Amino acid sequence: MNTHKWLLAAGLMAAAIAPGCKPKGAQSAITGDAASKVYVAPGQHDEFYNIVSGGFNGQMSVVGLPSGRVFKILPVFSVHPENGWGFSEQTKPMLNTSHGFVPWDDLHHIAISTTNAEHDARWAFGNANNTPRIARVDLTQFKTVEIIELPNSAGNHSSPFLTQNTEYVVAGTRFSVPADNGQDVSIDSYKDNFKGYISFIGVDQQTGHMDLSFQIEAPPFNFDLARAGKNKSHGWFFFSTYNTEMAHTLLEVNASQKDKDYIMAVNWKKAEEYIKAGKGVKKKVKYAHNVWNEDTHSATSTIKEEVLVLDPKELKDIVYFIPCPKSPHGTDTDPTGEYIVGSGKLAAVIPVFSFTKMLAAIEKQDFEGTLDGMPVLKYESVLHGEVEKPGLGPLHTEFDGKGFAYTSMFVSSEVVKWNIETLQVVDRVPTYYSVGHLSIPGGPTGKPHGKYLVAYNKITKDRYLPTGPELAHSAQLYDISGDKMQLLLDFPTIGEPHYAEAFPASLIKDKQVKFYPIEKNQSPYALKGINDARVERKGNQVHVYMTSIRSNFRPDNIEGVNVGDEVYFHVTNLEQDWDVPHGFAIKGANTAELLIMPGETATLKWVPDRTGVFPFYCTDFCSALHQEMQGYLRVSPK
Ligand code: CUK
Ligand code: CUA
Repeated sequence: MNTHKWLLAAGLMAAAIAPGCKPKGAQSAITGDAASKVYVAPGQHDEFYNIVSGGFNGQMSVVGLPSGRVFKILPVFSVHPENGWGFSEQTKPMLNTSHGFVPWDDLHHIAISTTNAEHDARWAFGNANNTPRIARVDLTQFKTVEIIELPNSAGNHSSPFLTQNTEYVVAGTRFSVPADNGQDVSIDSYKDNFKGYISFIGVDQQTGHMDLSFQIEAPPFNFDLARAGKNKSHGWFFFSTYNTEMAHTLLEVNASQKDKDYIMAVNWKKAEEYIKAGKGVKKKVKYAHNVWNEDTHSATSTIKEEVLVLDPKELKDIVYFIPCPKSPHGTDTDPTGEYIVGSGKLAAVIPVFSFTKMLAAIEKQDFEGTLDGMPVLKYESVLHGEVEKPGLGPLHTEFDGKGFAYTSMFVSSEVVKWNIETLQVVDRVPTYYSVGHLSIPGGPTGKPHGKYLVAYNKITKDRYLPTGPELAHSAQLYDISGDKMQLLLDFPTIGEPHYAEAFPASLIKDKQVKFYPIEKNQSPYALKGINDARVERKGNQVHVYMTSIRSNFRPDNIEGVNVGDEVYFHVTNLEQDWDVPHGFAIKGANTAELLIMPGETATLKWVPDRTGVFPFYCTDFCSALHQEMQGYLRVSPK
């Protein structure tokens, strides 16, 4: 959000309300029985899970709706000392990339898996913007179980987006880049050497495993966001693009000279056929693919070196361009799949395109020209209509399943509700302030649950008790069950929320893994009982095979370790009960703790640099004797 162009957006619109200003007519007081609508009584559960991106914290957070309560920070792309994510030997490979270990990223968008365009909530996907990756989270464990890096990409903003049966996770590169083979080219050879790649990552329906199926080589635009077609438009994908001037510097207004950019429509079913027919060209690349093994409770990372690329200049019927007012940010498809909503964040209209009209125009070859050899459709012949004067800075649109769309207005800080058929604005409410994404439970699917809407705001200002220069970001919950939207609740978020998805808790709450059966633990370091605890030396490595069970560690006195040895603490939590993790932390170790789930084995590596006796203890209050759960490691001279 806080890119140059946003500032530009605010600046260009002289009449615009600057981001952060209170919209006119703002009521800061909420009315009616808002409190009772968000009150979830003690011991009761929320109706919806809301999986929220953490932006620059690299993680997802798990929030209940309507209460706004945070249940968990779910580590994805950033190390998480709290549970050893990225610190334990088993989890380190998950953060491996072709550049080596990358301990952080910037997660913008969430996608919850669907079947027949409805949430099934098997998995949550998230994107890493910086070092381009897609993660898959298993929602029976709330655990990141797979991360795949994307070659030929940079600034993986336009992802992850799912086809309606989760056949593919789709990603478009934000930065066009030279093909990913390390070529050293001048930046001003942009138009010749840079390309915008779109990635299609196949998802195995049984295991969920991802596989980079193919890429489409597109012109060097910047890809912003996308949506799959669904229901009647299943088989298509719609990407918003900007910088279709193909400028390599966005200083000045190079990238916003034209009054229209494009939505790139991709016939992915056709692309899939071409791949099956052997039309993909093998290209040398390098990317990491990291998979969590459920049996051994550990990740492995593999570097892969090839990708199949389709060239739409040759294969003329897979890519079409639809002109769209300046710098579209979001592209959203309505629940029926008929309407494609563009945004045009530098424009004051919301263009709504018709899938039926698009197909008819393609059929008649009714093109206004070509772009890099690919057909450009005529704006008027694909347009269903424009929502006029919706507000300023339209970004993202969600749907309620009752014929209405809700668009966030970044510059004028409001949510605008409009009728998809008639394009009439029927309601608007202020947000505090400068709203980015919106989330309605099921909102991007074919079956929205149009009860609540959450606005994720970019600027917080005065909404909470101030906390110095950095303020918590704010989310706001609205009741959208009636004709008029009603603000119910403000709640702070973890990191910077970009996109989020919400789904009925009933989909997964009875499917949660409570513990891991110890007899199925196939970690090579697992212990099946306390009698197996031991210490083994192998050269300069010392392997401590340790058990934890209420309320002791075995062994608890460890000697025979020397300065400079590599000490591996393989800790198995023998508990077979829900909600009994044990922690493991040792004085002076330059790493994090471990938090070991019942039935799981995790390994902490430490190379002591001095002699002495170092206490270790359990960090998670686990029983009345938790404080007694401790031990000593003696380190002797080399
Ligand atoms: S977003 Cu990533 S810059 Cu509108 Cu999806 Cu915030
Ligand atoms: Cu184990 Cu506290």
